[in-house]
Amino acid sequence: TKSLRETLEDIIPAKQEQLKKLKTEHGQTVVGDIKIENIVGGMRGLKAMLWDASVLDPIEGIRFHELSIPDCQKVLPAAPDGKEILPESMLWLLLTGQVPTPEQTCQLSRELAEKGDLPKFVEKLIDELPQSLHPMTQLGIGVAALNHDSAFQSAYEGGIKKTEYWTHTLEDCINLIARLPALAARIYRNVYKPGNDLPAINKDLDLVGNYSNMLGYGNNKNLTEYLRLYIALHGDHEGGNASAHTAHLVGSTLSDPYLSYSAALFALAGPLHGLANQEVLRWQLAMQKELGDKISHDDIRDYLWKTLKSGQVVPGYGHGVLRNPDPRFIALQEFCQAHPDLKESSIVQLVNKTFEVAPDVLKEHGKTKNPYPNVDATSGCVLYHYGLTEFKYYTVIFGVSRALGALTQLVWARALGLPIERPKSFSIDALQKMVQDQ
Ligand code: NMX
Ligand code: MLT
Repeated sequence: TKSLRETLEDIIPAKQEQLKKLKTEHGQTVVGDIKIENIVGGMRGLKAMLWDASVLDPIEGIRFHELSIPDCQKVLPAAPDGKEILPESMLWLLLTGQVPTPEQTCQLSRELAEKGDLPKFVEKLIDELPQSLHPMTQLGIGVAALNHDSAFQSAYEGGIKKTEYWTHTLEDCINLIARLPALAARIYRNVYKPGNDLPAINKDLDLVGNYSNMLGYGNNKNLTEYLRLYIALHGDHEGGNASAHTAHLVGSTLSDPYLSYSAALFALAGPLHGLANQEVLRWQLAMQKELGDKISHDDIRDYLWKTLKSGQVVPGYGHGVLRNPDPRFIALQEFCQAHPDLKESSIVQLVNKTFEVAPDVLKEHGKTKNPYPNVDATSGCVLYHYGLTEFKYYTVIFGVSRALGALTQLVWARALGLPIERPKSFSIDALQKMVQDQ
């Protein structure tokens, strides 16, 4: 069976050829137009990025190389004792467009486990950070510091040809994905469970099996399975989302994968993006505290209006692209329905009940273009139910996951020789003049 690197070596030349032909034959073909509203409206809807690994349809949601979430759940290998997608198999799919065999997945798990230990200086650096520093800030600092050992950076300094960039980038990306669980778990231990021992990485276990172990939840099979699904599904959401786009932008300067992904994490740490999952839990718990245990639909409706009238957003609802409930939300909800303990959980039920009311309230409010839940509306409640209640940590788990897609893109950007990103900007006066000149 072929390794991940061998599989990529096989498929890269054809993709390079395809892109070259597209550029030569259709470089001048028009595929869209640019309106003032795109320029002043966060570039929403602008067709402006190349991203092969996944594409987001506003109604259907995400497809990873043509595969929908239910397709992935059917064909991507799971752990020997589990049913949920292994993030390693999602990584393989994103990088190669192919479904790995269980043996290939297992081989990749082993490679990641073998490369998973943190350098001692990074352990020390993280241990020195104040407990009160937000876990996402700590994660970004740790990932940036890992660039000390960047294969790409040292090969670049040594002088390499452009055609060799991708192999060193791949090496860095695999090393970074391998080390994220140890880094993320160390942050969790330091902030929330100081003094506890961190178990060593088990070379026979998958990436998330080890992550769950290091977080202290290794004996909770349901939570470990949930984390596998969570991390697989959050892996990629096409290229325009703020974290993936940041990694691509920074990477386009030939900054190495550690620095590029560290920057992406700081985009993910914003409340309109990944931090929304922390905000959802904070908001739902405040609702529970104010309204008590027996909450009716009317109570939730009133609470939603109170949030909206105070000028705040309803966290976990709305989306820049989606115009339907997020299929990742559906898949995580289905996980809850399949596990009786979760089905009975008060926080899971509250999230569900909120979903039954919020779309109508948001429609009546009339502002958001998408009144439906995104993935963040539900991703935290299972963690909370199983005792991982420290919701300021939740975006770190998202951060462990988004590496799969953002780093896949860095490998392909180098393989395809994509240039530095540099769009054109205009002043308000210049835009005004363009409008008058029409
Ligand atoms: N609650 C209240 N108002 C909202 C919401 C919401 N959930 N979503 C959008 N709006 C408002 C938005 O603030 C804007 O108001 P204004 O005209 O005063 O600036 C108006 O509706 C139009 O916004 P949209 O075009 O619908 O949304 P946009 O594409 O600009 O932003 C989000 C998308 C996701 C940033 C936005 O829906 C939001 O803030 N949602 C809540 C935070 C959230 O759940 N983020 C997580 C996204 C997923 N992720 O993991 O990254
Ligand atoms: C994501 O997963 O990145 C979010 O849903 C945000 C987005 O796609 O814009």
